[in-house]
Amino acid sequence: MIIKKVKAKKIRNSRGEETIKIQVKSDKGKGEASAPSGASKGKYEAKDYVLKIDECIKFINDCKELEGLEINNFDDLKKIESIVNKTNLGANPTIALEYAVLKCLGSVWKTIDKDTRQISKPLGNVIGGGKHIKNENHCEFQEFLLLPFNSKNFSEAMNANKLAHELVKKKLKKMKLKVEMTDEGAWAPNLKIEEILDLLKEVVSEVQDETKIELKIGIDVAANSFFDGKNYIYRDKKLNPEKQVEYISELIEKYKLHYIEDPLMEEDFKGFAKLNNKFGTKCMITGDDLTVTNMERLKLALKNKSINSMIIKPNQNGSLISTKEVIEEANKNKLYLIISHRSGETNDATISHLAIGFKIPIIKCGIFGEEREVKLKEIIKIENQIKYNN
Ligand code: 2PG
Ligand code: MG
Repeated sequence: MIIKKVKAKKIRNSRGEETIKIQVKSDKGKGEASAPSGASKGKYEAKDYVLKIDECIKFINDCKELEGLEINNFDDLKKIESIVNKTNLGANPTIALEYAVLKCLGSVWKTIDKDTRQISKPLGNVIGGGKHIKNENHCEFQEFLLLPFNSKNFSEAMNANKLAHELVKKKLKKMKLKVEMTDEGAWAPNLKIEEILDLLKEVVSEVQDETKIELKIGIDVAANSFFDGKNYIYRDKKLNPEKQVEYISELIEKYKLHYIEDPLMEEDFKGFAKLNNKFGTKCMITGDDLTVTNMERLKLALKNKSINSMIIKPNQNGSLISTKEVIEEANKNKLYLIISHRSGETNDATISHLAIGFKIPIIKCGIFGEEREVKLKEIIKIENQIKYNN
């Protein structure tokens, strides 16, 4: 495939922030893509924009080197990176450009691995707080998540999460609580952590009675967001790092948590290791801000035995080639992978293709809202293509 023309423009993401959209025309077909932005960002992740968005747009629109470039497979993206990396634009222009170029080659999952048969499971965000809602007085933890088991296909799993999302709303209304939403379309009640987990236990059992699908509970603590440099600051208590490990351990045990993400701040590899040592065989101890889809951070986490699972977000890394290397290294070390949306999303569904192409077992995504649902529906589309072999 030969690139004919590249055009960039400004759009807004689901949080109303400006971001870039890139269109690529080639001799084979067209591709259009954009990349998301986070609200709770790791200190070590790539910056989404280094230059101003208008400067990035001008750079892309004026970049004559991209025209005429021959791209025939995923690894050919190196040619794109060697051009755009001469100027540090930031992660989002590069990732959006790479997604758009891949789309010119046809279905992105097929370009990565056309023989794949594995369909990811949806890890759905049902209740939240933290940095994903502006108003004060919400839960310190950023996301309460549900992971379906025993479903026949992706639709069934997705629908079980949807049902749970609806039931939570009904229960919150019954409790006469104000029902607000986070940036990711999760409910944001003013409840204590334990009250939320109790409510979720009820919801999970109702969903199971109705659908026979088992929903396991997980949490993205996003602990950076309420760590003040010494302690974890809760609405009703202050915990030092040791006490935080104890508290998280109690929650894992009491609520049989299947998944915990960033339970400690991003530098505490040793604290993560304590949890991984204790619960690593029954709970997914997951790095996100800790590892930021970055090879050096992954190696530190492996050396310290901090995690058994890891979040993949291409724009934390800033390069798709290097994201692939991180995925391969994590797989080699038997980490469980989760590809994830960001809180400020667009309608781009490339992560669904990366999930299938790279055989990533879980896709973390909101349950509600156009920008989230487009990614879930894309997996259903791919699942059908795989099933009916087209
Ligand atoms: C996270 C993400 C996505 P953000 O912390 O896992 O849920 O949030 O995009 O704000 O970093
Ligand atoms: Mg996270």
